[in-house]
Amino acid sequence: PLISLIGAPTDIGAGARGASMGPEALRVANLQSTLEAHGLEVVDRGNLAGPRNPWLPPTEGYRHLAEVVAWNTAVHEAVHAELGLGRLPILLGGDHCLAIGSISAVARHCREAGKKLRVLWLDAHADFNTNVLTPTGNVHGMPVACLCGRGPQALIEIGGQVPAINPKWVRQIGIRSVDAGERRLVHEVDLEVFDMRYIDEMGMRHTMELALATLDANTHLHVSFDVDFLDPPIAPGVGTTVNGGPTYREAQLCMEMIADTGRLASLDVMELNPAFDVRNATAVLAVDLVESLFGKSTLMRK
Ligand code: DIR
Ligand code: MN
Ligand code: MN
Ligand code: MN
Repeated sequence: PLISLIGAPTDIGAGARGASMGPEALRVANLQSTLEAHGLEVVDRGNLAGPRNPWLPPTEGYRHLAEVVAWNTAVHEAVHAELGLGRLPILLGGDHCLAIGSISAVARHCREAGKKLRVLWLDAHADFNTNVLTPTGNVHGMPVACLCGRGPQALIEIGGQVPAINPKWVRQIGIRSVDAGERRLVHEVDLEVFDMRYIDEMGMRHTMELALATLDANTHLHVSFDVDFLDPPIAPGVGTTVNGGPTYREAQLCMEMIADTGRLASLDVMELNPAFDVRNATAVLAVDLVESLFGKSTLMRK
């Protein structure tokens, strides 16, 4: 595939400053040349622009809603344009609120192209809060709910159709932190969540077999990778660490099994926060895992 890197340097939806530095940290960790070494053609479109972070308390349960809408609108247009060119967009976050813009663009593209959509949400968090459920007001805790039509009008309608996606298209993996009200809503919409308890008991292989089941040749597979999915000791460079995430080997297997489907068509790499990182190690790990997503393997694949 032809790959386009799109930087979205903002922490507008996060609870800690610094994810705005994520795109540059991924570039410094050689994301482009690493993918090119696999024979992929990669263009770096540079960074999107948007409003600065005013760092204000919530209004009606949202922090910085107008700025979040502006950033997501820019992401939506950029991701949709790349898909229209037949390219595979990789969104370099930036905090995870930007998945609203990214996945709404993917959903719009799938409607136009007559494709089915499957979203894999790799995260410590379910990101299914609303303004009344949220303990923080941070919109990075709300993108999946917004995409499923539960959120402010200006955010849920970015893709031109409400809801942008059906919760049945989503599989969440690695979840281990869900807020009390959020948990009820996840249950209400019957979101398919493979939490860490499930992965502990069944293993990553069985988990991914189920999460990737029923993909077909007409399925667009989108991966939204929140770097806080990973176990904190190997990935300290995020704003909201939660103990007990996938190990290096589990994360590699997760990515390799996605690569094996051959269906990956768009990707978000989100929440990388260099202000919390140690010598860019989390960015280097994220690039290593993205390399596996695009087919890195030790031996020739059979
Ligand atoms: C928490 C933290 N559930 C919130 N969420 C996320 O603020 O809604 N952290 N997504 O990365
Ligand atoms: Mn190039
Ligand atoms: Mn997230
Ligand atoms: Mn998270």
